[in-house]
Amino acid sequence: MTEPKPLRVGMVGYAFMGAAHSHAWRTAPRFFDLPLAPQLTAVAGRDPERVAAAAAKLGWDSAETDWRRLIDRDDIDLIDICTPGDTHAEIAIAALEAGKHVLCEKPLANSVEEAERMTAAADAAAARGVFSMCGFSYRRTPALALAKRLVAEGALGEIRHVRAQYLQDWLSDADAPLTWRLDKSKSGSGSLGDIGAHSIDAAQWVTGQAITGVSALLETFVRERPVGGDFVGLGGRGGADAPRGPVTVDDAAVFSVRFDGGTGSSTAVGVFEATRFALGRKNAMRLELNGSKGSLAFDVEDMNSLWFYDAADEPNAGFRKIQVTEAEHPYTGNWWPVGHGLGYEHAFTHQVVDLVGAIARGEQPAPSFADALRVQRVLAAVEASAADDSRWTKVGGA
Ligand code: SOE
Repeated sequence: MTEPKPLRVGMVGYAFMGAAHSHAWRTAPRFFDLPLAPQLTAVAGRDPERVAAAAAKLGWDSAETDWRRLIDRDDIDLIDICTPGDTHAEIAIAALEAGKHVLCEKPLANSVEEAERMTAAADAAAARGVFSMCGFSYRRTPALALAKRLVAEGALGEIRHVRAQYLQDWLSDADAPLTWRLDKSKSGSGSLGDIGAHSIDAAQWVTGQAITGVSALLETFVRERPVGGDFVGLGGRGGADAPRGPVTVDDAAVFSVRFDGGTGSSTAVGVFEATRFALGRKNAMRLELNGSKGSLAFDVEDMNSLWFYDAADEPNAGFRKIQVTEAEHPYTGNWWPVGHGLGYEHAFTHQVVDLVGAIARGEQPAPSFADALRVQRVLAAVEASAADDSRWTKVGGA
């Protein structure tokens, strides 16, 4: 058997997402037969000591202190962007113009204008065989991928309701630190873009329907926080005595939506909630669908299960739990024996598997930047509606 050609990766950023992506690049070829062999060629970050330590810990062959060096290097084929949203557009466009494939963390950008420029660059690059993908990783959680399959097979009939919640609680502590995720100039928005974006993408992807309009509320509960530190849970701590700075993003986003019906005859309605103040909910990314023939319910806190109510079952049979660990379920056959289960990091590994496969076949990977732009337009409509007394707001481009 001939050895697969290398795919030499340069990653920008090495914190939470950088660690998840590094693990995925290392692990994917150990469990899946990939048509290209990922190489962890270089990681970039501004601080020389920290980036060198991250390279050693996460398994990268070299470190750079400026992302532009990754783009200049001719031993790098793909740029993996794991930085805050304010840098996505500049890095992605420069990489694509230099002929490098791009994987970019979500949300794609901090504004629709940036996302449009990134999509134009991605489309131009794709015509030259250079591809890009946005990291909506939950698409690759087996149970959510199975939900999409069941909806596409018609198991739910016409979708009527979408209920999407993304609930965390790490900001409930008023002394949790003022990280970049709470600075609008860096993150674009708060709960809305950081976690609500996942729900929007998952809901549109699983149902095959686009959101056309929204009515929204945004709320910031704690308006000042201690400066310094990182994400609580990643070792960061605030402190009641530290100087405080302003929180410039939403703590919670609540919105109702209408979908376009996709290829079906009826349009779905939806209710979304994204918050980092839901005490006791640590990472409850939930999606529930009600259709004319049945319902599905999924929760990342119970990620190896998908709950299915089939109206054709005997009356009141209730929801049945599908344990999504069978070999015929999406992605699971490459892992452990039935019932042994997967975790958060596996979705990132599957993302690498799908990205590498698409690049090797010369096909556009999904979600494309154009798909992510559609999410960005929903985020913008939510912000516009909330700023205007929850007025019904059409999603641009819908
Ligand atoms: C990354 O995909 C991400 O959205 C993070 O940015 C969130 O903070 C995390 O809680 C869920 O995953």
